[in-house]
Amino acid sequence: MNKSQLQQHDRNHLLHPFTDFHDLAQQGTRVITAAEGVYITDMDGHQLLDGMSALWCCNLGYSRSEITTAIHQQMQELPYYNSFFQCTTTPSIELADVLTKLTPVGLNNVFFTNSGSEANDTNLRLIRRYWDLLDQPSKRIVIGRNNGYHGSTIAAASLGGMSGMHKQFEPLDYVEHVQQPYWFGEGGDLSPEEFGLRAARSLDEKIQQLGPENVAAFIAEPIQGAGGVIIPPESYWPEIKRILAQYDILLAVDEVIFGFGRTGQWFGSDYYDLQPDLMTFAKAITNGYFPLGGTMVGDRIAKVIKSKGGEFTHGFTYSAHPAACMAGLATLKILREEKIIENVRDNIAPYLAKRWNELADHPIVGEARSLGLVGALELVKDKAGRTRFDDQCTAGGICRDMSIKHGLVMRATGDTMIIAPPLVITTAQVDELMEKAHRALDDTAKAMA
Ligand code: PXG
Repeated sequence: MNKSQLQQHDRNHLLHPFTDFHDLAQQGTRVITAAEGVYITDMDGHQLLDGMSALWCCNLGYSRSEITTAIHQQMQELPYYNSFFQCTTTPSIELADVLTKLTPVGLNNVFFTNSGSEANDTNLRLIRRYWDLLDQPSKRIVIGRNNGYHGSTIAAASLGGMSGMHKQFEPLDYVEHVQQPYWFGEGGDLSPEEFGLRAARSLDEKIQQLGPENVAAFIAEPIQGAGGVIIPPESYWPEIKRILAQYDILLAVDEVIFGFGRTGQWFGSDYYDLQPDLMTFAKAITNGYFPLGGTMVGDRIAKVIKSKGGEFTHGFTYSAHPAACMAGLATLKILREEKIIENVRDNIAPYLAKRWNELADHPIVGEARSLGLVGALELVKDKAGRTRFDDQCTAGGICRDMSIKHGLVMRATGDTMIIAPPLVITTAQVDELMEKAHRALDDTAKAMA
């Protein structure tokens, strides 16, 4: 099929995720046909620097044959077997072993799923099971955050705090939400640190309102990803930890985006010194090459569910798929042997931070923030007042299109521009990214003038 035939069939038959189907039919889709290193290529031969690592997952870029070879070899040897009914496979045991060594202390068990959403559903099941087995059945409510993202199944989307999603289904009635630590958008006249404490204390207020005896767990991303790369003020996480300890509430940290090196540490939990009871992962564990997710289960929970109460009635056909686990093992081997994360921490992240911060001087940028290998730009009409151009987020849409035109995949969440490039990006490629982002901003400023 040629390009227009492909687009026609796409329009006719393929329902894309998170898409306005009517708009997509007007605009047509971009057919991505190849990728190499940190670049993707579309059917017209247009090459783009992938500033988003696909969907925050191809952290090692697109050319790691070690991972594809590992998958291929596993497929030839044992393409699939399950881990139900007292069966298991070698790759799944080996990956579980490696994960318990790499993840924060006290996370010594793993439950594998196919995606981050399923892993967060699994968290919900584990949380409920844990408190039931401890004879504290009133502890039912899980608290998430406004504008958090935890996936798209009913449970995961309920845990998330995306109001646009909640309007399209009935969220679970035992999930509540508290304020997000988004200083630029919600901090008003407070300093970032004052605001960080205030956002954390919205959790305390919610717990008191619900009754601590009814609250089972709190779930959060270390830094919100899909919500707009919301880096919490330094005061935020220590206060959250204090509150959870005070009321004996479990902590589930969703590391689907920040796990496996994005902060320059193995996990966001390492960066913020968190000791999660549950830790969700997906995406970069296989470098995005094969679907795999899961949740690391803390000793406190594992001890109870392993010693009491019989069967845990939960699992997926493809939990611990051997080829997915081989992809995970190959990915983690590269991350370790090539010291990719150390290089992010010591070289690339400081360089990106320095260059990204220069964009704060651009006339339409109200804030440029970065941490590790994520960055965000707040597009504004008036810098001092943090005033947006309009309510329709026109500037974000234009900036994204301009960015693509100049050969850079940069995402827009409303009027917040986001990057999360592969961890293997070089300093020269960071320079290229910056130049393209700058041109996109200039064009956006012109269009919005
Ligand atoms: N938790 C977090 C923190 C995520 O970012 C999920 C769970 C769900 O994972 P699955 O594998 O079920 O998709 C995610 C996924 C975006 C974007 O545009 C972000 C995600 C997925 C698709 C798009 O930022 N995050």
